[in-house]
Amino acid sequence: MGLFDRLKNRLTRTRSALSDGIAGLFSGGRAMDDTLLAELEELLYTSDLGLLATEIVEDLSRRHRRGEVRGEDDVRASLRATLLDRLPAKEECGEITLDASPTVILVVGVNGSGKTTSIAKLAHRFHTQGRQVLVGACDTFRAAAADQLEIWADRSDVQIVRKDEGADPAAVAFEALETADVLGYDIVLLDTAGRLHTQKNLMDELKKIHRVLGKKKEGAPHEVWLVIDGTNGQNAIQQAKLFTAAVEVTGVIVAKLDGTAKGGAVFAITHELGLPVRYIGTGESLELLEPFDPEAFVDAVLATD
Ligand SMILES: Nc1nc2c(ncn2[C@@H]2O[C@H](COP(=O)(O)OP(=O)(O)O)[C@@H](O)[C@H]2O)c(=O)[nH]1
Ligand SMILES: [Mg+2]
Repeated sequence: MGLFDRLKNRLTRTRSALSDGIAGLFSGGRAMDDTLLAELEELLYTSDLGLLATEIVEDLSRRHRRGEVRGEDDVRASLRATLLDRLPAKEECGEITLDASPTVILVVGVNGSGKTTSIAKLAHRFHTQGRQVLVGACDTFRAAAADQLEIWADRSDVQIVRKDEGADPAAVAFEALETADVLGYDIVLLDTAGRLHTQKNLMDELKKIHRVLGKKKEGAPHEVWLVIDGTNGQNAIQQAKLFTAAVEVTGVIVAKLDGTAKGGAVFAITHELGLPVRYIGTGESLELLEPFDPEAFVDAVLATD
């Protein structure tokens, strides 16, 4: 099954809200008028397109008056073009070449956003591609966090570096990088905590991990990926900004897009954070992580049938 079909099958709630919603508006051969456009705007809001919903409908309304947009097909084509236009180009999203050796990827985000699961999926993906992967359990806030990561790592036959609960997360990061260096690993994935006693503690801790890695190896971490809970829609953006202010985030993973009708938030997330989406999470199991492809994403959420 190709990427488009996989996305179509996994993003059913957003697709249903958007695509089936549009079909519903035009059902029974209903003509395009102001009432229909107002309903379309509401529908786009439901998919969490936010302000973009109003922009889209204003544009459609103008073009409808000029006779350029007449019915469902025109609306779909126009919506597709606008949504694609809002996303970065395909080359700027999705998978990147990880050519440092080892490439260190620090994964950050709020508690419960999907960090550990996404790391497990990434580890599985890179391992399947034949790369030597090491994961580091820098979430030492709770022992259960490292246990969870270890279970996933075992399942993918990937090595883990962990320490006791309460250990210095930066020390775990240091040791993971050192181990990877000595043993010749290709990729180091570092899991971090999403909650500490205070927000300031958390951000200071992430800065420290970042600093320690950079001292150990020039250029490390090579990537800092922020995991965003897709079910929070646009509400996740403010939280995300706390992280981008603290560490130099280089990309985003939007997790849990299978469980939400608010997939439209991806447009606001990329736009407001000015960051490329690297992957999206489309389910709980290991293989349900997809490199973000703007065209496949837009086509999947607008797919008919
Ligand atoms: N449906 C779905 N659930 C996910 C996805 N990613 C993570 N989860 C679930 O979200 C919850 C929190 O994930 P976890 O990785 O522990 O979050 P963390 O606190 O950021 O490490 C878990 O129950 C995961 O199974 C996804 O893409 N789809
Ligand atoms: Mg976790």
